[in-house]
Amino acid sequence: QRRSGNYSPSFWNADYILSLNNHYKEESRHMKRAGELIVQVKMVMGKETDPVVQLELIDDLHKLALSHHFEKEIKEILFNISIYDHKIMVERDLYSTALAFRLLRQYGFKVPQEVFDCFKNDNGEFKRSLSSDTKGLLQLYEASFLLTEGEMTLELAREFATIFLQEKLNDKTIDDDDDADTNLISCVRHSLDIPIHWRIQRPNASWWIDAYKRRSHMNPLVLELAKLDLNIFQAQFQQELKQDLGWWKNTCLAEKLPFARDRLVECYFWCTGIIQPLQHENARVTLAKVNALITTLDDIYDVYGTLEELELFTEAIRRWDVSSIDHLPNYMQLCFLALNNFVDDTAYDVMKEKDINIIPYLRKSWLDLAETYLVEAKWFYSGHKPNMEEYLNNAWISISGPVMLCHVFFRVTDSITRETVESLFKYHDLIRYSSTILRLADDLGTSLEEVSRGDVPKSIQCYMNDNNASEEEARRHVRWLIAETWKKINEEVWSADSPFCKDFIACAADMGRMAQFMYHNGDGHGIQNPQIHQQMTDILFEQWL
Ligand code: F3P
Ligand code: MN
Ligand code: MN
Ligand code: MN
Ligand code: MN
Repeated sequence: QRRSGNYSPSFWNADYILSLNNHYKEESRHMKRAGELIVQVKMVMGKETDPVVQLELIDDLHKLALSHHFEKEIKEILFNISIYDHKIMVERDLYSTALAFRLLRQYGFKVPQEVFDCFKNDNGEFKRSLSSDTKGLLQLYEASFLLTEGEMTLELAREFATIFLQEKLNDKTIDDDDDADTNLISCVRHSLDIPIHWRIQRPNASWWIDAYKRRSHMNPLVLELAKLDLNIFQAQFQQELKQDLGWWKNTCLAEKLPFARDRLVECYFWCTGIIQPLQHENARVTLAKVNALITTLDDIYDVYGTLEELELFTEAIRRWDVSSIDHLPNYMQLCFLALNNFVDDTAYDVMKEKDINIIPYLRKSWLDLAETYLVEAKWFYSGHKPNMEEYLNNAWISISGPVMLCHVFFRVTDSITRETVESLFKYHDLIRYSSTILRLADDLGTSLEEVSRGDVPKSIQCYMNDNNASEEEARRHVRWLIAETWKKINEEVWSADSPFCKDFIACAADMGRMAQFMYHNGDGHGIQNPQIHQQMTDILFEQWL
């Protein structure tokens, strides 16, 4: 008796997507206009002398997903503020101190949490009088997420700011005048929902463009550039998505394995968040295929396969010998050959580009995934209920974060050394932590459906079993675990001696952010809710005029 995922067919029309012909890609006038706007915005940045206004502009550029054009200018401004302009930190204005603190840390400058000490009273608590300063509280709240383990002042800051911001929202006490100017109410709501530091940049840019438009003091050049940049990226995304769709159709997996989720467009959408630099086209195209294969394999293990079949399949991946798979059922042979072709093609491309044979590494990453899938299948068929620790030790791999990042690594790293590859395959803490966020976010979004269909207990159910807790308590605990894991990711991202290149580190952190985005309103990958459809349409298909 096989289980069923009862998945709906893909929401997206593949033929329509394949027929798209986006003029933002071909016409040079768009690129030329973008270039002009970039120069003008740089001039605005250069002319501005008030550091708080400079910081606000940097913040806007980041939210609008434009910061990549201004890396050098942003770093220069922040460097000057960190070295020469202590005024901002000693002015004792909560708003500007917190804004400076967040942006400086975000860009890797060292600022101690003690800059907030002047806002505390003799008992070490934040001063009650600050609670009337909504803009300051909001910045304090946002700043508090840029912390590492043990930074108690920032912990206190988050608790303090959250309580009063929540109260203001509930009591509707945010000044309307203030709000007309800066959208303060909707910004507070948006931030309490997910703080900026945890938000993935590009897929959220559409929300910020709408907010920016409504602001009374805004720079029309910045707005024009934000929309144009989104359109230019969109044209690039469409080209990449078309390549992936062509490949996916050609594998025939959706047709031959109808029990599995057909989610190629979602699989590609993940990549727009995880791999942000425009030039990493190959990385996005590859990762979308990885995601599609993961989704298919996962449904074989979680939904369709019998335990006996799954043992054989895992053994085939251990041996990885295409000439001895005829004892597998046909659907498994097809999937194995699709996986094998993909690994060979990817390794061939990397060999051409980088002169290194990565077949053994790619195979190992898939085997590690399959082994953890098999562990879960055995738990399911034996009725074993793991405790939280046992579950998470397996689940941060079974969520597929390591496989995803392994492929990303070989595509975004310029000079690959033996040392970095070893760090990668010892599953460096950076990989473990960002995969943990992916797992926990996925469990928050998918586990109710999974358990009711028949699956192993996920983190929420493990916590409930371990502690005799309610579902709500368990969800709170899992959200707390996500926050704890973010502290460790921050440490990895800011560490001076990481073996990885800057782009890869960004991808790893953004994998966690993208997961929080995809699962924020339930299961955005498998179930395809209307919010995710709208957000995907904004980024992939709808022109910004
Ligand atoms: C394996 C899956 C996912 C999670 C991984 C995300 C990707 C490929 C971008 C989508 F396909 O979902 P699922 O909830 O079933 O994973 P799980 O490990 O809980 O079975
Ligand atoms: Mn004003
Ligand atoms: Mn699954
Ligand atoms: Mn699974
Ligand atoms: Mn899941």
